[in-house]
Amino acid sequence: MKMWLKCISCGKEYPPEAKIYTCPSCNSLLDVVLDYAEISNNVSWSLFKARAFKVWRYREFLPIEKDEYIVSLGEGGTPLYRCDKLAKWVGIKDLYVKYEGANPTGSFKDRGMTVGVSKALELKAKVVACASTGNTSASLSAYAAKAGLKCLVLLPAGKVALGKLAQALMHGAEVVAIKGNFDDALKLVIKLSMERDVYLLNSVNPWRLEGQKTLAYEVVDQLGFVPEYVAVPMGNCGNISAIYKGFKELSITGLADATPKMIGVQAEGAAPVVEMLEKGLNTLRPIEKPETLATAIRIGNPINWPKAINAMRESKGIAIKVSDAEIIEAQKAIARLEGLGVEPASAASVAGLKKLVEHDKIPRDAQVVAVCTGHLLKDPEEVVEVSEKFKEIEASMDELEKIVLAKL
Ligand code: AN7
Repeated sequence: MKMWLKCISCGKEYPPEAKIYTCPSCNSLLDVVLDYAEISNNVSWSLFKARAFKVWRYREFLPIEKDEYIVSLGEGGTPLYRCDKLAKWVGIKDLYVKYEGANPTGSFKDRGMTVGVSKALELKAKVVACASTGNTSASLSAYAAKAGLKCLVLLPAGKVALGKLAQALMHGAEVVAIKGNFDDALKLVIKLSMERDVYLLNSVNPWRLEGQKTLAYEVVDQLGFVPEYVAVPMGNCGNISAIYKGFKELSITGLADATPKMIGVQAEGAAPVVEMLEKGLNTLRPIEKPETLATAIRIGNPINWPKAINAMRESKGIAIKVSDAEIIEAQKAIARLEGLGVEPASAASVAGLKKLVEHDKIPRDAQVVAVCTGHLLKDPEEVVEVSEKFKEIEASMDELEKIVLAKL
Protein backbone atom coordinates (compact mmCIF):
# COMPACT_ATOMS: atom_id res chain seq x y z
CA MET A 1 0.00 0.00 0.00
CA LYS A 2 1.52 3.31 -1.09
CA MET A 3 1.42 6.03 1.57
CA TRP A 4 3.43 8.97 2.77
CA LEU A 5 3.27 11.98 5.08
CA LYS A 6 2.90 15.48 3.71
CA CYS A 7 3.13 18.84 5.46
CA ILE A 8 -0.08 20.81 5.04
CA SER A 9 1.87 24.10 4.92
CA CYS A 10 5.21 23.67 3.11
CA GLY A 11 4.27 20.51 1.22
CA LYS A 12 7.43 18.58 2.15
CA GLU A 13 6.96 14.82 2.06
CA TYR A 14 8.20 12.16 4.45
CA PRO A 15 8.20 8.35 4.39
CA PRO A 16 5.60 6.53 6.51
CA GLU A 17 8.21 5.03 8.82
CA ALA A 18 9.34 8.50 10.00
CA LYS A 19 8.39 8.74 13.66
CA ILE A 20 7.30 12.37 13.42
CA TYR A 21 4.12 14.17 14.40
CA THR A 22 4.67 17.60 12.86
CA CYS A 23 6.78 18.81 9.93
CA PRO A 24 10.48 18.75 10.91
CA SER A 25 11.06 21.56 8.45
CA CYS A 26 8.33 24.11 9.31
CA ASN A 27 6.61 22.59 12.36
CA SER A 28 3.16 22.58 10.77
CA LEU A 29 0.69 19.68 10.75
CA LEU A 30 1.17 16.54 8.70
CA ASP A 31 -1.38 14.69 6.63
CA VAL A 32 -1.33 11.09 5.44
CA VAL A 33 -1.49 10.83 1.66
CA LEU A 34 -2.60 7.65 -0.10
CA ASP A 35 -2.52 6.64 -3.74
CA TYR A 36 -6.12 7.41 -4.64
CA ALA A 37 -5.72 6.39 -8.29
CA GLU A 38 -4.81 2.91 -7.13
CA ILE A 39 -7.47 2.84 -4.41
CA SER A 40 -10.18 3.86 -6.92
CA ASN A 41 -9.41 0.71 -8.90
CA ASN A 42 -9.77 -1.50 -5.84
CA VAL A 43 -12.85 -0.21 -4.03
CA SER A 44 -16.60 -0.34 -4.48
CA TRP A 45 -19.62 -0.22 -2.20
CA SER A 46 -20.38 -3.84 -3.00
CA LEU A 47 -16.89 -4.86 -1.85
CA PHE A 48 -17.36 -2.98 1.43
CA LYS A 49 -20.90 -4.20 1.99
CA ALA A 50 -19.76 -7.82 1.82
CA ARG A 51 -17.67 -7.22 4.98
CA ALA A 52 -18.64 -6.68 8.64
CA PHE A 53 -19.93 -3.17 9.37
CA LYS A 54 -16.90 -1.94 11.37
CA VAL A 55 -13.95 0.40 10.87
CA TRP A 56 -11.93 -2.25 9.00
CA ARG A 57 -14.69 -2.73 6.41
CA TYR A 58 -12.89 0.11 4.60
CA ARG A 59 -9.48 -1.60 4.73
CA GLU A 60 -8.26 -0.15 1.42
CA PHE A 61 -8.40 3.36 2.92
CA LEU A 62 -6.58 2.45 6.15
CA PRO A 63 -2.81 2.83 6.00
CA ILE A 64 -1.59 -0.19 7.94
CA GLU A 65 0.75 -2.36 5.90
CA LYS A 66 0.07 -5.81 7.28
CA ASP A 67 -3.05 -7.27 8.88
CA GLU A 68 -0.94 -8.90 11.59
CA TYR A 69 -0.34 -5.47 13.15
CA ILE A 70 -4.01 -4.60 13.47
CA VAL A 71 -5.21 -4.04 17.02
CA SER A 72 -9.00 -4.00 17.10
CA LEU A 73 -11.79 -4.12 19.66
CA GLY A 74 -14.49 -4.20 17.00
CA GLU A 75 -14.85 -0.41 16.78
CA GLY A 76 -17.05 1.52 14.37
CA GLY A 77 -20.29 0.34 12.79
CA THR A 78 -22.20 2.64 15.12
CA PRO A 79 -25.94 3.29 14.65
CA LEU A 80 -27.20 6.20 12.60
CA TYR A 81 -30.61 7.02 14.03
CA ARG A 82 -33.25 8.95 12.15
CA CYS A 83 -34.54 11.31 14.84
CA ASP A 84 -37.85 12.85 13.84
CA LYS A 85 -38.82 14.17 17.26
CA LEU A 86 -35.40 15.72 17.77
CA ALA A 87 -35.55 17.16 14.25
CA LYS A 88 -38.75 18.94 15.19
CA TRP A 89 -37.15 20.24 18.37
CA VAL A 90 -34.17 21.54 16.37
CA GLY A 91 -36.46 22.95 13.67
CA ILE A 92 -35.28 20.99 10.62
CA LYS A 93 -36.79 18.36 8.36
CA ASP A 94 -34.30 15.48 8.36
CA LEU A 95 -32.00 14.86 11.28
CA TYR A 96 -29.86 11.80 11.90
CA VAL A 97 -27.68 11.15 14.93
CA LYS A 98 -24.46 9.19 14.46
CA TYR A 99 -24.19 7.58 17.87
CA GLU A 100 -20.51 7.22 18.67
CA GLY A 101 -21.22 6.20 22.26
CA ALA A 102 -21.74 2.71 20.83
CA ASN A 103 -18.00 2.25 20.29
CA PRO A 104 -16.13 -0.23 22.56
CA THR A 105 -14.91 2.41 25.04
CA GLY A 106 -17.90 4.68 24.49
CA SER A 107 -16.50 7.33 22.16
CA PHE A 108 -15.34 8.01 18.58
CA LYS A 109 -11.72 7.90 19.75
CA ASP A 110 -11.73 4.13 19.24
CA ARG A 111 -11.86 4.60 15.47
CA GLY A 112 -8.59 6.50 15.69
CA MET A 113 -6.92 4.26 18.22
CA THR A 114 -7.39 1.05 16.24
CA VAL A 115 -5.28 2.61 13.47
CA GLY A 116 -2.97 4.65 15.74
CA VAL A 117 -2.07 1.76 18.03
CA SER A 118 -1.63 -0.57 15.04
CA LYS A 119 0.80 2.01 13.64
CA ALA A 120 2.58 2.08 17.01
CA LEU A 121 3.14 -1.68 16.68
CA GLU A 122 4.26 -1.29 13.08
CA LEU A 123 6.80 1.31 14.23
CA LYS A 124 7.94 -1.03 17.04
CA ALA A 125 6.94 1.39 19.82
CA LYS A 126 6.93 0.03 23.37
CA VAL A 127 5.28 2.91 25.20
CA VAL A 128 2.32 5.00 24.02
CA ALA A 129 1.17 8.25 25.59
CA CYS A 130 -1.40 11.03 25.35
CA ALA A 131 -2.70 14.11 27.05
CA SER A 132 -6.44 13.98 27.39
CA THR A 133 -9.63 15.62 28.52
CA GLY A 134 -10.71 12.03 29.18
CA ASN A 135 -11.93 10.04 26.20
CA THR A 136 -8.59 9.79 24.44
CA SER A 137 -7.05 8.37 27.62
CA ALA A 138 -9.92 5.89 28.08
CA SER A 139 -9.57 4.68 24.51
CA LEU A 140 -5.78 4.61 24.34
CA SER A 141 -5.48 2.73 27.61
CA ALA A 142 -7.86 0.03 26.33
CA TYR A 143 -6.10 -0.38 22.97
CA ALA A 144 -2.66 -0.31 24.62
CA ALA A 145 -3.84 -3.08 26.95
CA LYS A 146 -5.04 -5.14 23.99
CA ALA A 147 -1.74 -4.54 22.16
CA GLY A 148 0.46 -5.23 25.20
CA LEU A 149 1.97 -1.75 25.18
CA LYS A 150 2.74 0.42 28.17
CA CYS A 151 0.53 3.48 28.36
CA LEU A 152 0.99 6.88 29.97
CA VAL A 153 -1.85 9.39 30.18
CA LEU A 154 -1.62 13.01 31.33
CA LEU A 155 -4.89 14.51 32.52
CA PRO A 156 -5.85 18.03 33.63
CA ALA A 157 -6.22 17.66 37.41
CA GLY A 158 -9.82 17.63 38.62
CA LYS A 159 -11.31 18.18 35.16
CA VAL A 160 -11.77 14.68 33.79
CA ALA A 161 -15.21 13.05 33.98
CA LEU A 162 -15.40 10.10 36.33
CA GLY A 163 -16.33 7.44 33.77
CA LYS A 164 -13.30 8.25 31.63
CA LEU A 165 -10.93 8.25 34.58
CA ALA A 166 -12.37 4.90 35.68
CA GLN A 167 -11.57 3.42 32.27
CA ALA A 168 -7.95 4.63 32.17
CA LEU A 169 -7.39 3.33 35.70
CA MET A 170 -8.98 -0.07 35.09
CA HIS A 171 -7.15 -0.69 31.81
CA GLY A 172 -3.88 -0.25 33.66
CA ALA A 173 -2.54 2.99 32.23
CA GLU A 174 -0.06 5.05 34.19
CA VAL A 175 -2.36 7.94 35.07
CA VAL A 176 -0.87 11.32 35.96
CA ALA A 177 -2.84 14.46 36.79
CA ILE A 178 -1.22 17.70 35.65
CA LYS A 179 -1.69 20.90 37.61
CA GLY A 180 -2.94 22.86 34.64
CA ASN A 181 -5.40 22.43 31.78
CA PHE A 182 -5.43 20.11 28.75
CA ASP A 183 -3.32 22.51 26.71
CA ASP A 184 -0.56 22.40 29.35
CA ALA A 185 -0.71 18.60 29.43
CA LEU A 186 -0.53 18.37 25.63
CA LYS A 187 2.51 20.63 25.45
CA LEU A 188 4.26 18.45 28.01
CA VAL A 189 3.48 15.13 26.33
CA ILE A 190 4.58 16.46 22.92
CA LYS A 191 7.92 17.45 24.47
CA LEU A 192 8.18 14.01 26.05
CA SER A 193 7.52 12.26 22.73
CA MET A 194 10.23 14.33 21.01
CA GLU A 195 12.84 13.65 23.68
CA ARG A 196 12.09 10.04 24.65
CA ASP A 197 11.10 6.83 22.95
CA VAL A 198 7.41 7.36 23.65
CA TYR A 199 4.84 7.17 20.85
CA LEU A 200 2.34 10.03 20.90
CA LEU A 201 -1.31 9.25 20.19
CA ASN A 202 -3.02 12.59 20.43
CA SER A 203 -4.84 13.72 17.30
CA VAL A 204 -1.77 15.65 16.14
CA ASN A 205 -0.67 12.15 15.12
CA PRO A 206 -1.96 11.97 11.53
CA TRP A 207 -2.24 8.15 11.53
CA ARG A 208 -4.84 8.27 14.28
CA LEU A 209 -7.02 10.59 12.22
CA GLU A 210 -6.98 8.02 9.41
CA GLY A 211 -9.15 5.81 11.60
CA GLN A 212 -11.52 8.62 12.50
CA LYS A 213 -12.26 9.42 8.86
CA THR A 214 -14.21 6.13 8.63
CA LEU A 215 -17.20 7.87 10.24
CA ALA A 216 -17.77 9.60 6.90
CA TYR A 217 -17.72 6.33 4.98
CA GLU A 218 -20.21 4.82 7.40
CA VAL A 219 -22.64 7.72 7.11
CA VAL A 220 -22.78 7.41 3.31
CA ASP A 221 -22.87 3.61 3.61
CA GLN A 222 -25.87 3.87 5.99
CA LEU A 223 -27.80 6.66 4.26
CA GLY A 224 -27.06 5.73 0.68
CA PHE A 225 -26.42 9.42 -0.04
CA VAL A 226 -24.25 12.31 1.14
CA PRO A 227 -26.05 14.54 3.67
CA GLU A 228 -26.07 18.29 3.11
CA TYR A 229 -24.64 19.09 6.52
CA VAL A 230 -22.61 17.24 9.15
CA ALA A 231 -22.34 18.82 12.61
CA VAL A 232 -19.40 17.93 14.84
CA PRO A 233 -18.34 19.18 18.28
CA MET A 234 -14.82 20.61 18.25
CA GLY A 235 -12.18 20.36 20.96
CA ASN A 236 -8.69 19.73 19.65
CA CYS A 237 -10.30 19.75 16.18
CA GLY A 238 -9.01 16.41 14.95
CA ASN A 239 -12.38 14.80 14.43
CA ILE A 240 -14.00 17.37 12.17
CA SER A 241 -10.81 17.38 10.06
CA ALA A 242 -10.78 13.58 9.81
CA ILE A 243 -14.48 13.31 8.97
CA TYR A 244 -14.18 15.90 6.22
CA LYS A 245 -11.17 14.04 4.82
CA GLY A 246 -13.24 10.86 4.73
CA PHE A 247 -15.98 12.53 2.70
CA LYS A 248 -13.41 13.99 0.32
CA GLU A 249 -11.83 10.58 -0.22
CA LEU A 250 -15.20 9.09 -1.16
CA SER A 251 -15.59 11.82 -3.72
CA ILE A 252 -12.01 11.50 -5.07
CA THR A 253 -12.39 7.75 -5.54
CA GLY A 254 -15.81 7.96 -7.16
CA LEU A 255 -17.77 6.48 -4.25
CA ALA A 256 -19.76 9.67 -3.69
CA ASP A 257 -20.72 12.61 -5.83
CA ALA A 258 -20.60 15.42 -3.27
CA THR A 259 -19.21 16.46 0.10
CA PRO A 260 -21.28 17.88 2.96
CA LYS A 261 -20.95 21.29 4.52
CA MET A 262 -19.10 20.85 7.80
CA ILE A 263 -20.54 22.52 10.90
CA GLY A 264 -18.10 22.86 13.80
CA VAL A 265 -19.49 23.55 17.27
CA GLN A 266 -17.54 24.76 20.30
CA ALA A 267 -18.54 25.63 23.85
CA GLU A 268 -18.71 29.37 24.51
CA GLY A 269 -15.90 29.33 27.06
CA ALA A 270 -13.58 27.42 24.73
CA ALA A 271 -14.33 28.70 21.24
CA PRO A 272 -11.13 30.06 19.65
CA VAL A 273 -11.84 28.42 16.27
CA VAL A 274 -15.34 29.88 16.09
CA GLU A 275 -13.85 33.29 16.89
CA MET A 276 -11.31 32.87 14.08
CA LEU A 277 -13.99 32.21 11.49
CA GLU A 278 -16.40 34.84 12.79
CA LYS A 279 -13.74 37.55 12.79
CA GLY A 280 -11.95 36.34 9.66
CA LEU A 281 -8.62 35.99 11.50
CA ASN A 282 -5.64 34.28 9.87
CA THR A 283 -4.35 32.64 12.98
CA LEU A 284 -5.70 31.25 16.19
CA ARG A 285 -5.89 33.34 19.33
CA PRO A 286 -5.69 30.72 22.10
CA ILE A 287 -7.99 31.02 25.11
CA GLU A 288 -5.81 31.13 28.23
CA LYS A 289 -8.38 29.74 30.64
CA PRO A 290 -10.95 27.68 28.74
CA GLU A 291 -14.08 26.87 30.75
CA THR A 292 -17.14 24.74 30.06
CA LEU A 293 -19.11 22.00 31.75
CA ALA A 294 -18.45 19.94 28.62
CA THR A 295 -15.01 18.99 29.94
CA ALA A 296 -14.24 16.87 26.84
CA ILE A 297 -13.96 20.05 24.77
CA ARG A 298 -12.48 22.30 27.44
CA ILE A 299 -9.55 23.16 25.14
CA GLY A 300 -8.19 26.68 24.57
CA ASN A 301 -5.43 26.01 22.03
CA PRO A 302 -6.62 23.31 19.64
CA ILE A 303 -3.66 21.91 17.77
CA ASN A 304 -5.56 20.88 14.63
CA TRP A 305 -7.14 24.28 14.03
CA PRO A 306 -5.62 24.72 10.54
CA LYS A 307 -7.18 21.47 9.34
CA ALA A 308 -10.56 22.29 10.93
CA ILE A 309 -10.63 25.80 9.48
CA ASN A 310 -9.86 24.34 6.08
CA ALA A 311 -12.66 21.78 6.43
CA MET A 312 -15.21 24.49 7.23
CA ARG A 313 -13.99 27.05 4.68
CA GLU A 314 -13.54 24.58 1.82
CA SER A 315 -16.91 22.89 2.40
CA LYS A 316 -18.68 26.24 2.80
CA GLY A 317 -19.59 25.17 6.29
CA ILE A 318 -20.21 27.13 9.48
CA ALA A 319 -18.75 27.43 12.96
CA ILE A 320 -20.94 28.21 15.97
CA LYS A 321 -20.55 28.38 19.72
CA VAL A 322 -23.11 27.33 22.30
CA SER A 323 -23.51 28.05 26.00
CA ASP A 324 -23.39 25.40 28.71
CA ALA A 325 -27.12 25.94 29.27
CA GLU A 326 -27.80 25.24 25.58
CA ILE A 327 -25.65 22.11 25.77
CA ILE A 328 -27.59 20.79 28.77
CA GLU A 329 -30.90 21.54 27.09
CA ALA A 330 -29.82 19.63 23.97
CA GLN A 331 -28.45 16.74 26.04
CA LYS A 332 -31.85 16.39 27.72
CA ALA A 333 -33.74 16.65 24.42
CA ILE A 334 -31.61 13.89 22.84
CA ALA A 335 -32.12 11.66 25.87
CA ARG A 336 -35.83 12.35 26.40
CA LEU A 337 -37.07 12.54 22.82
CA GLU A 338 -34.94 9.82 21.28
CA GLY A 339 -33.73 7.58 24.09
CA LEU A 340 -30.09 8.35 23.29
CA GLY A 341 -27.70 9.04 26.16
CA VAL A 342 -24.83 11.32 25.23
CA GLU A 343 -22.24 13.25 27.20
CA PRO A 344 -22.33 17.09 27.20
CA ALA A 345 -19.68 17.64 24.50
CA SER A 346 -21.65 15.35 22.20
CA ALA A 347 -24.82 17.34 22.71
CA ALA A 348 -23.01 20.46 21.49
CA SER A 349 -23.52 19.35 17.88
CA VAL A 350 -27.30 19.30 18.32
CA ALA A 351 -27.30 22.52 20.38
CA GLY A 352 -25.33 24.19 17.58
CA LEU A 353 -27.82 23.06 14.96
CA LYS A 354 -30.76 24.45 16.91
CA LYS A 355 -29.02 27.79 17.21
CA LEU A 356 -28.14 27.88 13.51
CA VAL A 357 -31.76 27.22 12.57
CA GLU A 358 -32.94 29.94 14.95
CA HIS A 359 -30.51 32.38 13.31
CA ASP A 360 -31.56 31.26 9.80
CA LYS A 361 -28.03 30.06 9.03
CA ILE A 362 -29.22 26.68 7.75
CA PRO A 363 -32.46 26.01 5.86
CA ARG A 364 -35.32 24.26 7.63
CA ASP A 365 -35.57 21.63 4.89
CA ALA A 366 -31.92 20.62 5.35
CA GLN A 367 -30.73 17.02 5.64
CA VAL A 368 -28.36 16.92 8.57
CA VAL A 369 -26.23 14.40 10.43
CA ALA A 370 -25.26 15.33 13.98
CA VAL A 371 -22.28 13.44 15.35
CA CYS A 372 -22.79 12.60 19.01
CA THR A 373 -19.28 11.71 20.05
CA GLY A 374 -19.47 10.09 23.50
CA HIS A 375 -21.74 8.09 25.81
CA LEU A 376 -23.87 9.53 28.61
CA LEU A 377 -22.22 7.31 31.24
CA LYS A 378 -18.86 8.97 30.67
CA ASP A 379 -19.91 11.84 32.92
CA PRO A 380 -22.44 10.65 35.51
CA GLU A 381 -21.64 13.51 37.88
CA GLU A 382 -22.75 16.11 35.35
CA VAL A 383 -26.02 14.20 34.88
CA VAL A 384 -26.83 14.26 38.58
CA GLU A 385 -25.93 17.94 38.73
CA VAL A 386 -28.22 19.02 35.88
CA SER A 387 -31.12 16.66 36.56
CA GLU A 388 -34.20 17.40 38.67
CA LYS A 389 -33.69 16.52 42.31
CA PHE A 390 -35.47 13.32 43.33
CA LYS A 391 -37.14 12.58 46.65
CA GLU A 392 -36.40 9.91 49.20
CA ILE A 393 -39.55 8.58 50.90
CA GLU A 394 -40.73 5.91 53.32
CA ALA A 395 -41.65 2.63 51.66
CA SER A 396 -45.35 3.32 52.03
CA MET A 397 -48.11 3.53 49.42
CA ASP A 398 -49.51 6.62 51.11
CA GLU A 399 -46.34 8.59 50.67
CA LEU A 400 -45.85 7.31 47.17
CA GLU A 401 -49.31 8.51 46.21
CA LYS A 402 -48.97 11.84 47.92
CA ILE A 403 -45.57 12.73 46.59
CA VAL A 404 -45.10 10.94 43.31
CA LEU A 405 -48.20 9.53 41.67
CA ALA A 406 -49.99 12.84 41.72
CA LYS A 407 -47.34 14.15 39.34
CA LEU A 408 -47.60 11.41 36.69
C1 AN7 B 1 -16.93 13.37 23.57
O1 AN7 B 1 -10.13 13.01 25.04
O2 AN7 B 1 -9.69 15.92 23.28
O3 AN7 B 1 -12.13 18.09 18.18
O4 AN7 B 1 -8.43 14.37 25.05
O5 AN7 B 1 -14.17 13.52 24.04
O6 AN7 B 1 -11.26 15.81 17.74
O7 AN7 B 1 -10.68 16.98 19.85
C2 AN7 B 1 -11.68 14.71 23.51
C3 AN7 B 1 -12.41 15.36 22.58
C4 AN7 B 1 -15.76 15.82 21.11
C5 AN7 B 1 -13.63 16.83 20.47
N1 AN7 B 1 -16.53 15.02 21.83
O8 AN7 B 1 -12.97 16.15 19.43
C6 AN7 B 1 -9.58 14.04 24.66
C7 AN7 B 1 -10.29 14.97 23.76
C8 AN7 B 1 -16.01 14.25 22.81
C9 AN7 B 1 -14.65 14.30 23.07
C10 AN7 B 1 -14.41 15.91 21.33
C11 AN7 B 1 -13.83 15.17 22.33
P1 AN7 B 1 -11.69 16.77 18.76
